[in-house]
Amino acid sequence: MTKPQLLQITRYSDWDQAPLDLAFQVHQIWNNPDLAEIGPQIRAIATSGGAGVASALIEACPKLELIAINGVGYDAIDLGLCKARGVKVSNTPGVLDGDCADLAVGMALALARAIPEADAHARSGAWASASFPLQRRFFGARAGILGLGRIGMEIARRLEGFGMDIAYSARSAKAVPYRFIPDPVALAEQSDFLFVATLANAETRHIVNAEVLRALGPKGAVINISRAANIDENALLDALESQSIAGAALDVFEGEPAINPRFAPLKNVVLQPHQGSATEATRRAMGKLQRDNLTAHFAGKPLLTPVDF
Ligand code: 8YV
Repeated sequence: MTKPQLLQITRYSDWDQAPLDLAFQVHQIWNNPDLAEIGPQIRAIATSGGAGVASALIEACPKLELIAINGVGYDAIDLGLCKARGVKVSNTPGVLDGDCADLAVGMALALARAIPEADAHARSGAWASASFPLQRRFFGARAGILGLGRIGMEIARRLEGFGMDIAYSARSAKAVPYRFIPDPVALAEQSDFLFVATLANAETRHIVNAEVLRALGPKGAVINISRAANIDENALLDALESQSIAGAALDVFEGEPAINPRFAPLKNVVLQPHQGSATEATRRAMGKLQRDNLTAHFAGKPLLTPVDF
């Protein structure tokens, strides 16, 4: 039987690449395949949440049936175009929530207790001549969670263990023991640590804007484990530079992997290279779920984790 032709947008580890190569005739975009020639044969595209798929590529593949994302985010794909073209989309929800929540809480702790600077202080020998400045207590603080989906819920569960007073914003109130504060400005006003965990779409673009940052105030910190577009990055940089907020811990950036050079000299930030889901166990689970969706589709079965649109 001939294998279905698949266009691969992002690189995977060997443990994901090998089974993909076994089941599909794979064309890797970085090898510059002749799209005019192979485009009409492509039936599936494999990509990541961050990279998505350029609309021009979708257009170049008239027989495209499925875009299988290795990741939960689908903001980098034009769903309207997919709908019009009858292209299905699958993602990998559920398997990465714990890792993303771990990193969000880890970044918040690192920021509050200045763990990266304290490490440098101990390493450099500076400790012998000066004690490290006192830092900020994390447990028992007020946490605001913007977006109480799967990842937001995992963050909340972890924060319960820190005795945090937890509030959240979401489209509607949920059956959870946390305070529902629908307005992001009001949520920020009542938060010491504001965790951004909402999916990204046109509605949430810059949901954390200058007004939310003003409401967070000089004692408030923002932690972003979602997508850069959810925060107005220029407003954030202004707030960090003027210290009108206490700090930021960020796993995602506009234009990543390049980072705005204004971040580099700041002392009130913890910066991560978009590694929320990046543990081996989770990446293996994401790869398997991505392939299971591809396999189901080409076996004529329903997708395991379709993106509904
Ligand atoms: C990864 C992500 O960057 O799940 C997402 O949407 O952004 C991340 O988990 C990526 O998709 C891994 O392939």
